[in-house]
Amino acid sequence: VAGVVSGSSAAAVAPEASATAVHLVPLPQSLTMRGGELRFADTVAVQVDTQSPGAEAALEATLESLGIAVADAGAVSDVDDAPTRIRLQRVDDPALGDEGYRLVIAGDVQLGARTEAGLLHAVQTLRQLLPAQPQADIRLPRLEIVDAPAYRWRGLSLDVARSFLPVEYVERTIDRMALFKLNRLHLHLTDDQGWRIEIKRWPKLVEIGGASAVKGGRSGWYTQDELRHLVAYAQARGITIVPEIDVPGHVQAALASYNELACDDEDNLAPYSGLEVGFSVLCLDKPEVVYPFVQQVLEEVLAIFPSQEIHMGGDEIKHPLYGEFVAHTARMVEDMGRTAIFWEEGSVADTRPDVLFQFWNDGYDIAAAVEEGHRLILSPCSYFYIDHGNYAGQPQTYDWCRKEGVPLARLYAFDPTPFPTAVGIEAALWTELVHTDAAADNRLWPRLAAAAEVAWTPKAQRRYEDFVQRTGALRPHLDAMGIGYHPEPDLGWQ
Ligand code: TNX
Repeated sequence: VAGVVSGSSAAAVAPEASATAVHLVPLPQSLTMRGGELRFADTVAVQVDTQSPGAEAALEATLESLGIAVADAGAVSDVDDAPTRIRLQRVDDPALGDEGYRLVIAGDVQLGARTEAGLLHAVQTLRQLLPAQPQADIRLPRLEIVDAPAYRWRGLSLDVARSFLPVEYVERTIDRMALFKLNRLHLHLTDDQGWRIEIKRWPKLVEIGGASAVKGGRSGWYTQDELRHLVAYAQARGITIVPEIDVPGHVQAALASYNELACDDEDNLAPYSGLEVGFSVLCLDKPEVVYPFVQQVLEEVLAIFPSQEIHMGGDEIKHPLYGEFVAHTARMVEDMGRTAIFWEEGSVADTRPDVLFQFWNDGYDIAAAVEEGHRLILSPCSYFYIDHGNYAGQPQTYDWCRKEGVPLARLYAFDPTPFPTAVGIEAALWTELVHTDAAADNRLWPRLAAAAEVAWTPKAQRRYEDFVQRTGALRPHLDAMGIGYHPEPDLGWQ
């Protein structure tokens, strides 16, 4: 609706309406309309006084996708018909934190941040303000935005183990995540049904383990070069890829590849394509085999992924030596200079408080770990397991955690504030029942937009009616990116 300033629940929204409506997701911390418009010239001069190649590239790609010519700022003279200027600069304002930014649209456009991550977010905000498609007459409302996230971890977990997702699909998902300022892509690289990361010292992991998949799903694996490419691709867009090697359970693909990783009396060593969980385990009675395996895998994983946090799984396994294994593995990660994440079950082990836990069963008692200072990544399944339906009974979805599925409004209603040590949230797409790019798109969108806002915008500033209005208005942007989103009725997209 023209004239409506969306984002009206933000603390510092000025009442005066602009001729151009503003629809931003996630909702910025403060947005002040200054009245009037900036009309874009056919040529825009991008002025960069900082080393931020990712932000500069993102800005120029955005402008070029709209048919706007980008001039070299150095070549532009200050004459009356000078093109519109967009300036990217580092500003030394501690209030902006590690990811905050300032965006001012007045006679020109100024994007300022302390970090490249902040500048990237500023560019994404500008991208949402701009039209999704080339347009003859581009006008932006004059305004000022000062923005920063509530949580530093705003993630998506993709299960590429049950059913493989090709490199191109992961790239596309990274582009789309960036539009909503999501900054962590957790890749669940190994599970019973498949091993998806090349490990040169253990080549059969992908030769055998990469060839299986859940029934109906896709097999395949990533070379180390492909993963390095994805790491750089994500990094240029402000996203850290967090690898998960799930041990000691969920390892049938590894056992099928190297039988010696199983206990000697183990008679089930075949590749697995079923849906059960919790049946396979590394032979914890053979530490002289299992620990060097984990160590050597980790050495190669860490050489690919610069992420400080490394996910070691640890879910759904009952074994007398489980706690000892988790504690040992956490130390291994720490000795290599990184920080381990485990699924919540790992909190039974004796680990240093810097180890993170990913909370996934709504009812799990995580209080003791919080008490000890462990930080949490919040993925309670009844809100964030988006292998569950967009609506109750959606075909090819699970409903074990919530019969009604996880509709957009449900996800949006999550309140992280009762978790004092939370670093953020992560939506999780498990792929037992998601076997195509189209199905993945349908499960991810628009729900990831809600996840992004839950993690970025403080709960007290969020209102669902306002969110659906803003998100609904971004449909052309999602269309321009080719997203096969669920036709969500709450957004009027059916
Ligand atoms: C639980 S979440 C699992 C996954 C399944 C998922 C299906 C977690 C740590 N374990 O192995 O894929 O449910 O919804």
